Amino acid sequence: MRVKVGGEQRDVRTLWREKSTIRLIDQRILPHTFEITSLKDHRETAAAIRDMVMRGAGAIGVAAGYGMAQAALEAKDLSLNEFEAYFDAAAERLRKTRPTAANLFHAIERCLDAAKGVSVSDRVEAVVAEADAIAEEDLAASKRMGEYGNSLIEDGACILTHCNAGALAFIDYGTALSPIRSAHKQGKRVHVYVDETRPRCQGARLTAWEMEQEGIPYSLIVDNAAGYFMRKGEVDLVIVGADRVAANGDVANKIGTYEKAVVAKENGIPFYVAAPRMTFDLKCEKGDDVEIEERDHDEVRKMWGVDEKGNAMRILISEEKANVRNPAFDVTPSKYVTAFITEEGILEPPFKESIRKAFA
Ligand code: RUB
Repeated sequence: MRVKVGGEQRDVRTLWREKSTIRLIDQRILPHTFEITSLKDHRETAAAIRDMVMRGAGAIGVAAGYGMAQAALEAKDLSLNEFEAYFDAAAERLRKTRPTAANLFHAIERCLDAAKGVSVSDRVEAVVAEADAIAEEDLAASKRMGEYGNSLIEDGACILTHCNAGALAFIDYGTALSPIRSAHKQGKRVHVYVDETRPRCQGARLTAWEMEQEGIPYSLIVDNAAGYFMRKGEVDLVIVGADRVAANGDVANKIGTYEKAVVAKENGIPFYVAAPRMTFDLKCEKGDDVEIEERDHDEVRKMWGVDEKGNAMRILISEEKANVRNPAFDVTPSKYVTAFITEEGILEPPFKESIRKAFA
């Protein structure tokens, strides 16, 4: 993605590998501060996934793959048995970071499968190559989703999106925002309604920032306003990303997605989910089988921001000990999904068949 840093335009990925170090944009401090940070070993990478230094299904999948590459490099001088024990423990550590996004688990499994060579050095080489391949495949997939998804966007379209399924949620381009980027680049006039997406405000902090960087017209709205604009006829289509898509087409995505989908259907508005192969979990039969992450309750009680002098601060907005529930994701039954935008094309209902045909 192209970003403006200190008055200069610069092309940057969300995260990348430099030997055994991962370099990445620190998403916890955007949009107020743009900073590239480093993760030196797989333990730091696991902590960064858990603490959401980077987030979004695609980005955490790539990070998990790179974390496996780091673990392999850390163990390169061990005996074969020691290597296996170290590598399996690293996989377990990375698996425990965030439970919902399928990409993370697929990436770890792919790296475990790659580590099958006879010698430790063969295994290290294969795992590093696999982690790099995951990143490059994700990049290619997001570009293709942009091209396929662009065909669904007419000149003058108003598009609602939830959370951040953009370049920051991937390593570039994104899923839901990739078609919007393509349409804009092609000269179509688009307007994006950006849900703020409480509690962590990925819409307000990250999607709005991406729209600013690209010069794509948008309006930031509170989550509760989406229904208002849909009912008024001001939204032509909804595009969201996904953290896990079950074999029957049920979609786990950021909390609040379900409500948007129901209101879209009620108002006859197409509801598209943009997701690559790595987000589909064919072993998961239905959405209710997806583990939904429950996050820290202070995410609901408090908000982050900067004061008028630009100093970062976190403020309490409720009773200090207010009783809280904080599921990070919800499940949208497939009947509310008009189609999936994937790197293999647009998948239409019946989803059991179209998903199996594209990805089995
Ligand atoms: C992110 C989120 C995104 C999906 C899609 O949640 O719900 O919509 O991950 O991402 P969080 P992608 O910020 O809690 O990780 O576009 O990468 O598939």
